[in-house]
This record gives sequence, structure tokens and C-alpha cells, in this order.
Amino acid sequence: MQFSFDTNLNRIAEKVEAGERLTFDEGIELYTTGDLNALGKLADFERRKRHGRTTYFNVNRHFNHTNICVADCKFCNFYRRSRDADAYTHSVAEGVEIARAAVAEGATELHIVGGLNTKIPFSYYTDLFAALKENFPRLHVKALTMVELDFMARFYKMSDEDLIERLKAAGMDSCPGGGAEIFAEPTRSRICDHKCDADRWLELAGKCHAAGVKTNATMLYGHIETLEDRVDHLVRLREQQDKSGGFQCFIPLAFYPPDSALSSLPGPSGVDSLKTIAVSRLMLDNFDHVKAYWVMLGKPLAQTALHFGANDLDGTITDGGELTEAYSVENGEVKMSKQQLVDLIENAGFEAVERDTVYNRVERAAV
Ligand code: V47
Repeated sequence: MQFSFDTNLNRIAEKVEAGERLTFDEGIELYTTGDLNALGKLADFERRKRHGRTTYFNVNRHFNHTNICVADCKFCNFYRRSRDADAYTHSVAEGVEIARAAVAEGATELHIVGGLNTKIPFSYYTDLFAALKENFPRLHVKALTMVELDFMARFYKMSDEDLIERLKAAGMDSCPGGGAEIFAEPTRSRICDHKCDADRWLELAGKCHAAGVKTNATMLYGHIETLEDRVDHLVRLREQQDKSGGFQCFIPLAFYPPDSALSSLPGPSGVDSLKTIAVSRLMLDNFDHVKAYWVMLGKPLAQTALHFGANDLDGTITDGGELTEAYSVENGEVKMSKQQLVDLIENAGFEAVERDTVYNRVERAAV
């Protein structure tokens, strides 16, 4: 056996080395271990087995087309009601101009999410995606969470299959992983009772996968959830991945309390974030990639997370968009140049590899 810990982690270590699936109880044991180094070593073993020293990043841009939302999630400081002075909805033409600037800076992906807005016609989405594809055929459109798809299917009275096919035909290439928050009840209802429930979120992910649309998955942690809620979330994602196989990557999202209805909470500690990355890597044996989202972790902790199981840092973001700025621990502008991201990865001891959204390597001509 490669590992010999002075802790009760040895039994779990043997299973990890043998490539065996961990149970819910073992997920809890990993979370509650006092030996952070041992947990990190195990997750790093798994990460290096899959990806060696490679750490992926991409050149991307976020576009939050509207902040008007009928939900009022307790953790969210981004949403507005339509009557609010700072409520907005970007036009299709504005979306195209934002994409144009991003493409000029080398972006391969536009990440599009927004509020649940009853003032927007369905044609807005198909027009936006079609215009993006017409102008930038090689730009990957990663758009709409399962929560947005659920809202759209109900609001525009379409079957899930029809909705997904029409969005895909217009230019939606894949979907981001937001809206998963925490699956377990009653926690989910307490923080976001206007959103679809866990079964519905997972059902829609499965339907996207069946339609050939890859999706990501997230978990919002560090608010009112329990450790059991977190491990339950990971187990449910793992079960769905067994069934439909279309999740590309898992992104734990560290709760950022300021200006939200939960602003009295402290948010997760650095140790908690590292544990969450590590437990995710070890529990999600059927997910290829675990992302340390630097925007929410902050740069130094994101670097450290690469030693705790993460193999992706997300992207340059180029210009974060309003939602990204609302939840980022990086005060001020939320962006990094490609060189800054490469330096961040290399200074942490890894090899930086630019990827596209579906994890193909991006080769660029040297300048
Ligand atoms: O669903 C909202 C979270 C998510 C806060 O798929 C907050 O590659 C922390 O899903 N503190 C949207 N988090 C962002 C998201 C995402 C981000 C980056 C990459 C990908 C991907 C997906 O942001 C929401 C919610 O869970 N969020 N408010 C907050 N105060």
C-alpha cells in the first residue's frame, strides 16, 4: 500500500488505491477527519492518476443577459425585480458586441446565465444564440442552467425535449452547472424555494445528456447546509452520472455572503474549501474534472486546491459580467490575462493547458 496514515483513513485509502467506489459514510469520514494532509494526499493521488501535472484553464467571458428574476434565493445578491432602478436586460445586439470583444481577446467560450425573467419572449434566446453563431461560428455557447431550462419549459409551455432541441438548434452547445445549490431538503427549500427541486434539476440534466448536450454540475457550500447535505449532493450527482454520463466537470462554489439575505454568515473557511474539493474528487469517481473556481476561492486558495484534487481553474473570464462580480471574493475587476492564469498554475507546480469547453486542447499559433 502506498499510504500509511496515522488515522482511520487507511481503510479508505486502500479503496481509493484499488479504484473502489466510496460510500456515503466514507464521504462523511473524509470530511470529518482531523488529518487535512492525509485527505489532501489521497485526493492528489486520484487527481494525478487521472491528469498527472496537467491543470486546465480556458479563455472565456461571462454574459449575464438579465438580472431580473422572479425567484429570491437567499444567497443571491444579483437578482432584481423588474421595477428596480438597476434592473436590466441586455439586447441581442449588446450580447453580440460583448461576444465580439471577447472573441477579439481570444475567448473560445461565452458563458451565459441570467435571472428567471417573465418579460423575455422565448425568441430572445433563439435570436441571441443564432446571432452569436452567425457572427462567431467557432465560439462555444455554454448557456442556461437546469433551473433556467425548468423555468422556460413551464413558462413557455414546451416539453423539455422540444425546448432543449430548439435551443440546441439555435446554437446552445452546452450548459453550465449552476442552480444545483444543495439538493437535500429541507435545506434547499430554505435557501431557494422558488427553484426546481433536486429531482427536477437532475432529470433535466439527464435530458440534456440524452440530447447530446453536455452539462456541468455545481454545489453551493458554506451557508446553512450540513456535511450530510453535501455528501448527499455528491452521491446524487454520481448516480445521475452513472445513468446519463454527460456531466463534464464538477464545481464546488464557495458561498460569498456579502449583500445577500444570509450576510450574517461567515462563509466557508479555507480549510473547509480544501476539504470540499478533496472529498468531491474522491467521491465523484465518474467525473473527469473538478474545478477550483478561482473567482470564488481567490487566487492563492485556488492554487492550493490544485494539490487537493482540482485539475481545472476555469477561465480568464475577461470581463466577469454582473453576476460574477456580485459573488466574487476578488474585489474589483474579475478577470485574469491568459499569462496570469498560466503563471498562477505554474507557480503552484503544475503544467498549464488551455482547453476549450469540452476539454480539447487549444493550440494557438505562437505570436
Ligand atoms: O447557481 C450565487 C452561485 C451560481 C452566490 O458551469 C453564489 O463552468 C457564492 O454556476 N456566493 C452560478 N455563490 C455560477 C455557476 C458557475 C460558475 C462558474 C463556472 C460554472 C460552470 C458555473 O453561483 C449559482 C449559485 O450557486 N451563487 N450567489 C454567492 N453569494
